[in-house]
Amino acid sequence: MAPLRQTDPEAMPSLSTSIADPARDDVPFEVAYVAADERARVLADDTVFAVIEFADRHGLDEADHRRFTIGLPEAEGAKVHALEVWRSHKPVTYDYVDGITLARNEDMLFARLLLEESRYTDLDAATFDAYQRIGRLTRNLNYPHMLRTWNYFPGINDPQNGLERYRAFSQGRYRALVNVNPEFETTLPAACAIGTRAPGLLIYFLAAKTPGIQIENPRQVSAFRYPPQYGPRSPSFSRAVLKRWTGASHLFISGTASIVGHVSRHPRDPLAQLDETLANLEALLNHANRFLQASIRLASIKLYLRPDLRAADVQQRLDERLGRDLPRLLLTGDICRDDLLLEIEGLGVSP
Ligand code: 3EB
Repeated sequence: MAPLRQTDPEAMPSLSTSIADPARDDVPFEVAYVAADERARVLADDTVFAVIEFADRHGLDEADHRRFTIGLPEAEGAKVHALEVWRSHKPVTYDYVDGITLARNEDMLFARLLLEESRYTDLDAATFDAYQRIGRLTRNLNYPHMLRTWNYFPGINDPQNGLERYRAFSQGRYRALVNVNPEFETTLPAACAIGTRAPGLLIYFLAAKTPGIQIENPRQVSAFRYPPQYGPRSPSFSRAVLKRWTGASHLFISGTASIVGHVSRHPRDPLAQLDETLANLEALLNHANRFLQASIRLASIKLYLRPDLRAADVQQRLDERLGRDLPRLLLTGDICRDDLLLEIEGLGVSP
């Protein structure tokens, strides 16, 4: 597991000790998990794209558009009370366009929207509208290259009008993307789609002025080529996106689960699913580094765990496999196939 292992397994905490280095402007942003009691200090900074909190309900701060809450609580027994802080290294401007709250600097755009599902006939229609608006916004503001999307909505494994809601979401996203660009499957963003216990379709995303490189995982069938047994439209995301900036690169790693080929592995065994997921992450990192002659290392991870599972066991295995000093967050959420128990996303950085 060489590329995944960070450093000393005895090393301490899982929160970042510092956030961005403001003097650095050869990469446009940095993201960090910061202790919640640092909130005031973080918000005093005037180059923050976003400060995200995790709780039972989604929440948008009407007074401070940088702040919002995602309705995915930290897992019981694994709480670090973290803020996810996105900090720009360049001046930021804020805006609100077509129901989307956004922050941007000269290289990239960070944006979020929360849709009330009751205003649509179904999740397919809500997702279609969200992605149409996202597409329009990114083109109009001239950040046309989607790097990464986060998608959160309730009842992900529940049926709606005869279709599992995750599949309805995938269909709506597909319809919106194909509408814009029939070639979209070579420029797909990295993504995750996670089930909440909170109402509303919450999406946040990163887009850039210049493109990233789509990367697939040699151990997995590309999601956009999943066979039809997983739904009428395949999920439109890439396994990762590599973005080279002037001074460094970021690897946005999609939600990764215990899927080999296109098949879910190790039903009902969370630790075996965790090991398989780490094998997938390792294969992806090795592939990206070889293929792109890069030297990306894992900088942080976020793990989503179904609510009925024991976080302590997962924590211990992560300590063993990745070391304790890799910044990480364990959130309680549902996974997009009912036989999957957990999913891990990550951010890689080089050099
Ligand atoms: C998978 O590999 C697990 O639909 O945006 C992972 C990441 C998953 C993103 C998405 C779904 C999505 O198919 C599920």
